[in-house]
Amino acid sequence: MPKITLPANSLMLSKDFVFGVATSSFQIEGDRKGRQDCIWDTFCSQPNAIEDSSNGDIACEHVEYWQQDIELIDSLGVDAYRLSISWPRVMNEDGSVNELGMRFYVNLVDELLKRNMKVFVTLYHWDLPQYLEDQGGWLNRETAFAFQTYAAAVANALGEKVYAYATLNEPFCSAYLGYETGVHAPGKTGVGNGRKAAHHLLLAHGLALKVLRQQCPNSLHGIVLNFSTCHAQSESAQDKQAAKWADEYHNQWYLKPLMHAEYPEIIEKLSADERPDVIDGDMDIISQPIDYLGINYYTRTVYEADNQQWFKVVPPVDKPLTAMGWEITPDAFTEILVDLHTQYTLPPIYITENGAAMNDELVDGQVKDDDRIDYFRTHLNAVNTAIEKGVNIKGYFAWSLMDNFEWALGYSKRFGIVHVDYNTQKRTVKQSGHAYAELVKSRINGYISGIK
Ligand code: GCO
Repeated sequence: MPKITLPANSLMLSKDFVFGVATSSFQIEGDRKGRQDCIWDTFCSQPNAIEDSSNGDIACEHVEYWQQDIELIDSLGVDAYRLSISWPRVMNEDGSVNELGMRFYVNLVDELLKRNMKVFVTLYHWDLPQYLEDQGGWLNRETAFAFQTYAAAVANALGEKVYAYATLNEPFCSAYLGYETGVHAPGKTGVGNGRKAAHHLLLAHGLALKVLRQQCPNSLHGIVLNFSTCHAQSESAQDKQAAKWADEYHNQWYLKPLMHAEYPEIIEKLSADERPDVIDGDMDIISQPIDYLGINYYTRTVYEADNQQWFKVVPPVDKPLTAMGWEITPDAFTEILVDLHTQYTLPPIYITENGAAMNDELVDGQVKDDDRIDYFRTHLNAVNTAIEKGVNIKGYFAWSLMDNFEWALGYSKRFGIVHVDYNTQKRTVKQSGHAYAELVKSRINGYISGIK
């Protein structure tokens, strides 16, 4: 079996470097009856919204099999598990706590702690309660305050058992894909909607951060953003400018307000009614210090200039691609990490997601996913190179622990290092899972021995 190899003197393998696996609530939990509906339930019921017409009603039945799943995580020998809380499972429409739903997470966290694992909790991984969407969802400023109430309830229940809280996962996806292009729930469209949703999400982050910090001063508090390195199709000034606008619109839009309390320059291009509704004081709330930044990375994106729009995506041709059609670009991973480190004074970074969907085949009880092993090897080395270049990276989470509901693509794409048979719910550790476990377990005092 191929190994995930790192240089023998790898810097990332310092004693406290955290290796983990990640999932999210809607993608794995199932048990729709145990919670309120969320925007993804509604979205999935719309014709042609999901590639395989599936939904999250059953998913990986994690609510049923959580104990086995934790055992599985533990068997991989990882240091940490990143999970998300389902807002509609823990909060009722009247603002009261659903005690049964909350108990599920309390038990989960207790079990992880028993096994000495660090718990990374994300509060919002896209499953907005439908009752809030009915009031306008992220277009309604009030949703940010409802999020603060929800954050306080979770902090009250889980407290400092949680090593690191993240307020939001990838607000880019919630805002841009959910409210601007409409390919994700709730399926709304329009530049103005996307930008307004993004602002309310960032405001929600800041409001929640305040209560999280008050209630759990000894946990880490941060946010998870996704980045795709923006490359120009050519050396022409026009293409370079297009790539810069894309970077501002998709990447910087979320990071700059957090770090510098302002939106990037491209905001000037928006008409007055497309701009977010920023109220005095908002940017201060948004830009409170965070303890860490979670970074999710999958691929780069290439842009060219276009007469009709500020930038246009150039689809990859003749390149090694994952099953998502995403180019495999580990160098661009190092590049964006170093760039962000150069542009901003960042807090410590955790790579909260990185991984690949591949065309897996389960044959004789095995998934020989050498391509995924290669993806992890090259991307972990890219992280190591970034550390060598001075970026302060404290941990890495493989996306994902197991195959799950891949949003608009349903169950057709498999990101897991563990295979899930959706008919039987049988979990089978893929070769990549074994390789990841072997890498993690081969550390001695933080160092890898015998691997070159
Ligand atoms: C994301 C999400 C994951 C996806 C993964 C692959 O952050 O986009 O966190 O839920 O499954 O990124 O698309």
